[in-house]
Parts: sequence; C-alpha cells; structure tokens
Amino acid sequence: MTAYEPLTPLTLPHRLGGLDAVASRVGGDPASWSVEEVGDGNLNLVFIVRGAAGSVIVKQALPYVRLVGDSWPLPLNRSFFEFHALSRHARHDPGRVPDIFHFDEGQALIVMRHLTPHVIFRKSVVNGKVHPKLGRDMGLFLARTLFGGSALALDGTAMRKDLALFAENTALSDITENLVFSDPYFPAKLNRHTPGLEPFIAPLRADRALRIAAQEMKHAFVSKTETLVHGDLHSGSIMVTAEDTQVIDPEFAMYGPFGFDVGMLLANILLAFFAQAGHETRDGERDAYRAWLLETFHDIWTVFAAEFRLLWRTARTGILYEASVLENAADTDGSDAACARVLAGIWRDATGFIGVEMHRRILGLAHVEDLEAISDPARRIPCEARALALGRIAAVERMSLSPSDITDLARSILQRPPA
Ligand code: SR1
Ligand code: MG
Repeated sequence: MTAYEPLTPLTLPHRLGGLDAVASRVGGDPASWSVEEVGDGNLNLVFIVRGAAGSVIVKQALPYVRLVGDSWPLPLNRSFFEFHALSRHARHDPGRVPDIFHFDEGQALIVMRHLTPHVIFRKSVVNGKVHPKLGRDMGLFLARTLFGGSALALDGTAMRKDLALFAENTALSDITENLVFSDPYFPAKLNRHTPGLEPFIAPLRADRALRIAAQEMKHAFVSKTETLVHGDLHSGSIMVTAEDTQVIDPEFAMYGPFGFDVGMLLANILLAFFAQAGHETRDGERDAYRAWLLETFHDIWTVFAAEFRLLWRTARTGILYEASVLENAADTDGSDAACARVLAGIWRDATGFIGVEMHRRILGLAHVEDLEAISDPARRIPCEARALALGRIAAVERMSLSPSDITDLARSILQRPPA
C-alpha cells in the first residue's frame, strides 16, 4: 500500500491517471487533464478534474483542520465515515447524493460525480436566489435518511453494527461537541466575533438558563444515539440548481438524535433570513426572499413530518414500536398517537439545536458566509444580534415553541431594534 500523500493539481493526473474510475470518465491523456483545487470548506482538499470526455470530483482528507492549519491534527479516517454515510444516504434516498465512483481508504480520497451546474446553496442565499424545490427535497431527505438509519427501520443487529461503526468517528464528534455546544458560551480560545458585537454577547454568556439549555442539547447530542445523522447539514453541505438538490459532505456522520440534522438545517435557513438585511441595496429589497426562506423553513418541517408518518405506516420494519403492540392491538389508533409523540420529541430537540447552531455561527470558530459577506460591521452587527436573540429563545423555550412560533418570532425580531 502506498503511504498517504496529499494530492496537488500537478501530481493528480499522474497519481490517478491509471485509475479506471477516473480515467474512463475524464478521458484522454492524463497529462492533458485540467485540475483545479476548489475546496472552500474547513477541512479538505477538493479537486475538479476535467478532460476530453467529462469531469469528476476528487475529495481528499488532510491530516489537519484546513481552516486552522497543522497545529490542529485531524484523523484521515473521516473519509471512511463519509464514504459509508454517502452509501447509506444513496440507499435511503436514491438520487439525492453524488454517485461514488471510487474510494481509497489509505489515501483518504473519494472520487465522485461532479455536480454541475450546481452551486453551493449558501452562495445562492447570499445572492438571493430562490430554489422552489429545496424545502420538499430536504424534508424528504431528512425523513428518509433519519428513519432509514434508525431502529424504526433496522433490526437490532443491523442498527448496533452501524452504531458501532460510526462510533469510531470520535474526532469529528468531538469537534461538534466543543464548537457547537460549549465554546460559544464562554471565551474559548478559538472563538471569534464581529468587533462591536460585545454588548450582545455578554448578556448571552451571563444567561444561566441559556448555558444550561446549551448543555442539555449537548447531553442530547451525546446520549441519544437514535439514528445515523449527517452531522453537518448546513447550507454549505447542499448543492443546488433550479431543478435539483444534492446533499454532500457527511463526514461528521455518527449516531445522534433525530432532531440534530433537522435543527442544524433550519438554523441555517434562519441565519440566512437575518443576513438578508445586510445584502439589501434598499430597505425591503429582499422582502420576497425573506418570505421564501420562512416558507422553506415550514416546507422542510412539514414535508419531513409527512414523510416520517408515511414511513412509520409503511416501512416500520425495525425493533421499535412493533405492530404487534400497536396496529394489531384492539386500540388501532395507538400507532398514530405513538408516531405523533415521536415527532413532537424530534421537533423539541430540533428547536434546541436551532438555538445553539445560530449562536455558534456568530460566536464560535466556524462562521457562515451569509453573514461574513456583509463587509460593513455596522450593517452586520444588527443582523447577528437579531439571530442571537432568536437563537436564545429557541434554545431556552424549546419545549413550548411550534414551527409557526419560530417564524413569527423571526418576523417580529426583524421589526424591532436588536436587543
Ligand atoms: C474545525 S471544523 C469547523 C466546522 O466546519 C465543519 O463544516 C463543521 O461545521 C465544523 O463545526
Ligand atoms: Mg463540510
């Protein structure tokens, strides 16, 4: 086995030129391939390889966190977990993730379909572009992958084998545990924030109810090994065209709460909502876009819940909520009632995760372009302060808020001065 070595645009044609998975799709002489490194995420190398016949993506893990540098080592095995999560996602929701053409565990690289003309959803959000199908596509993806990875669909052996496999993804789970649930709530070394935001940060960090809520969400993240979660489902992990939605980058995959992916994605829709004011050239210019974002928030949840109910009725082949105890009992409504209780619990967790994700994208290490692209701090600060305010309410009051409560709050927080 060849020792791991990061690829470069210069070495890639020679190193992968003999690989049929690449050569047959790219075509021509490898020496004539055009190779561009386009990785703009926090962790990995991503190459587009183009040739006479077509193009592929080569994604390779680096042995450290790209965003920070080699002072923060990170195991290469995240590529293994990404490969296995992508394979499961493709099975549960066919066509919603890029096809994998080749996986090399030793080189920590995955060759996959080049999604083109797709763009990262977050870029679309900054540009105010509507994607009418996104809410439905993502609601279905969430329901199908989360249901399919759980003991609602799997028998005990299959579920525990996967739980054990993904339990090895410790380094990436550790990143989430620190960056999402703890660092934002104290002056951690890696934190950063927009200068001038301090008057809004101090009261948050002094807020006992919030600090407890954040730790309760961390408790849920660590201990509720309910299903295989994508683990990093934000607007940068979705690629879109007007017609298509693709979900990428599940290297943070692990067994966690049903509500985690749901909450992370919804938080990113709300961050986009509050960021819009910073992208307007005149007041109200993005009103219609804001309305679409909140509509998408509702679509994601509504479609998720409907599909989850459908799968509950038609694909509940696992060890939980057995038909012998529910449908086959004299009390035939019991199954629907049980499903409603499970969904209510997922929503409560999702609401808590919305809160912490909104906070960490403003107070922690990893920020979002929606807000970072607002170059004038005087315009960015009110956007961030309003997002922090909604995040606090979501985390602390998660037991009593409905989806409409959240979007009503978003609208009303937008109308009043940031506090
Ligand atoms: C050190 S990694 C920072 C963030 O980037 C990833 O995309 C995850 O969101 C992680 O929290
Ligand atoms: Mg990523």
